[in-house]
Amino acid sequence: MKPLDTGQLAAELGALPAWTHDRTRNALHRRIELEDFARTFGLMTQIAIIADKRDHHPEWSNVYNRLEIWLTTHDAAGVSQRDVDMAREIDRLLPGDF
Ligand code: HBI
Repeated sequence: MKPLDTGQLAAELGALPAWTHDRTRNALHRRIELEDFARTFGLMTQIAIIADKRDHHPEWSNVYNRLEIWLTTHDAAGVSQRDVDMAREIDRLLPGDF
């Protein structure tokens, strides 16, 4: 699995307005805040099921109703197409959340 080059990454980020490139972690990053813990953990459960099916797992941090997600491909040591695809899947779980 190859990482995206700078141009590819910029192009993909243009179509993922909720995501930024975290240079420190070399990852796609999104911060989500829902109404309460139950909804947030429910979202994490949905993401976990998709991630395990895809064999592509997020790095994340949850505090009550806040969730931070970093998508990076360990096998590629950077952001790959798999991270972009996963970001799109996560966005699909949050309709109208932009
Ligand atoms: N998840 N984010 C991420 N990156 C990987 O490279 C990765 C993964 N989940 C499973 C996985 N790789 C497997 O292919 C093995 O490396 C365990």
